[in-house]
Amino acid sequence: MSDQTATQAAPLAFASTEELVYACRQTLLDNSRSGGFTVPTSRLYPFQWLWDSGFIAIGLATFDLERAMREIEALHSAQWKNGFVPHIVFHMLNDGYYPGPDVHRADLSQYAPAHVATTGMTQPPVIGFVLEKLYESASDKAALLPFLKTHFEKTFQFHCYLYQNRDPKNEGLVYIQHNWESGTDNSPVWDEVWRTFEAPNCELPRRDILHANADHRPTHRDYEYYIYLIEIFKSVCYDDAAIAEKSPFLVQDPLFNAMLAASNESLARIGEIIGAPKTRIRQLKKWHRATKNAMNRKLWSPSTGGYLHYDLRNERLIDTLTSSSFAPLFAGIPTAAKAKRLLKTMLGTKFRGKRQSNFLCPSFNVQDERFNPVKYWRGPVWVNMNWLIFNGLQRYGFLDAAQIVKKDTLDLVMHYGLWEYFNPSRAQTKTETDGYGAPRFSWTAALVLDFLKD
Ligand code: 9WN
Repeated sequence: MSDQTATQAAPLAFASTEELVYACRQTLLDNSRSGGFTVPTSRLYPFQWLWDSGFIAIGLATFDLERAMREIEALHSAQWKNGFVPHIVFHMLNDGYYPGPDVHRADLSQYAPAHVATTGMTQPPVIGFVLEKLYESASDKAALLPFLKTHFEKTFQFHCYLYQNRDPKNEGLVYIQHNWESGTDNSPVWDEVWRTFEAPNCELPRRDILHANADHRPTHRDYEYYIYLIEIFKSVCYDDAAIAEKSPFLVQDPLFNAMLAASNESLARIGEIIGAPKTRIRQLKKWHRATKNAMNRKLWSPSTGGYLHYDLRNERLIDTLTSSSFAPLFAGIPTAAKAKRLLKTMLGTKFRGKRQSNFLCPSFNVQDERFNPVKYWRGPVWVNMNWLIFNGLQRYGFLDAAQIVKKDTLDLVMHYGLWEYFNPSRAQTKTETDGYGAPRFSWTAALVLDFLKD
C-alpha cells in the first residue's frame, strides 16, 4: 500500500465532508461561553486566548459573522490603557488552569484594566489580518464599517504599543519576553534560551497534566522557567523598560513578527476602506516595510534555508528550524528567491521527510535529535500553522505545494478528528486513531471551516 492510500484504509473520524463541517460548527458552538467568546477547548484551556480567538473568528465568520465580531469585541474588552492586548482574558473564575490570575498579577501594572483579570504577556498579533478576513466574508460590507473602525483603532494602538516598547533598537523587529508570547510554547528553540540562565526550583500546582498526557506536555523544569520569568515581570510591575533592561529572555521571533507584518498590511488596506487618517495608513506601511526589511536582514539564514529566532539578550541567531521559519510567506516577507528556498526546505527531508513520510507541516525539523512527533510544539502538526503556511504558499503562487498542505490537513482531521495537534507520521495512521493534546479544539475546527469554505 502506498503512503498516500494509508490514510484512506484506516477508519475515519467523519463519514463525509458534510459531517466534518457539522462537527466543526458544533465544536465552536459548544466551546462558546456567555460573554461572547470561545474557549480553545473546554477543560485544558478554559479562558479566552488572543491568537486562538483570531483564528476562531475566521471560522465563525464562515457561518455566523455576528459571533465572529463578538469574539473580537470580547478580546478587546480587556485591552490595556497603553494599547497592550493580553494573551489570556480570565473572563470568569476557573481553578482548572495554572497559572491563573493570582500568579500573573497583571493588576500590578498601572495600565491593566480594573474590570477583568488578564495575563501581562501577549501573543502573536493576528487581529489585523483577522479583521480583513471578516470584512471579506461579510455580504453586507457597509454594515461592518462601524465595527471595523473601532477595532482598526484598537489594533493600531496595540501595534503602537509593540513598536514603542518591544523594539529597543528601533530596528522594525519586536521582541517577545516569554515563550508563551510566541504561541509555539514548548519549541526546542526555547531550550537554547533556558541554557543562558538559571531558574530557581519551585512547587508547581500544574493542572494541564490532569487534562492531557504529561509525557506530551512541557516538563516540570520547563515550567520553572516559565514561572520565573513571570516573577521577574511582577518584580518590576510589568514595566516594559525594566523588563528590556533586566530580563534574560528577549527574543525576536519570526512567527510573531510575520503576524505583525501581515496585520500591518491588512490594517493599511482596512484604513483605506474606513477612511482612516492618512497618517495612520502611512505609519502602517512604514512599519510593514521596516519589519520586512529587518526580517530579511537579520532573521534569514542562507545556510539553513529559513527564518530563525534571534536571541536579542545574548545577540545570537538560534540556528534551529521550526514551522515558524515558514510563517514569513504569509506576510509577503521573502523575495521570490528566498520563498523558493523555503519551499525546498519544507518539501525536503527536514520536514516532509524521506519518501514523503510525513504529513506537512511538522512543527520541528524531523531530522533534529530533539524532534518528538507527539510532544507539544516539538514536532507535531498544528492546523493553525498549516493554515498560515497554506495561505503563504498561495500568495507566492506555489499552488501545488499549497494543495499538499491543505490535503494533508484535511486528511489528518478526517482520520483523527478535531484535535489540538497531530503526529506527522503517515505510517502512524495505520495504527493510531487519536490525535494529541485536547480533543474538539476550537482553532482546528475554525480553520478547517475556512479551508472548506469554497
Ligand atoms: C499557554 C491555547 C494556548 C495556545 C498556545 C498553546 C497553549 C498555553 C498552555 O494553548 O499554550 O498560553 O497553557 O500551554 O501553546 O499556542 O494559544 O490554545
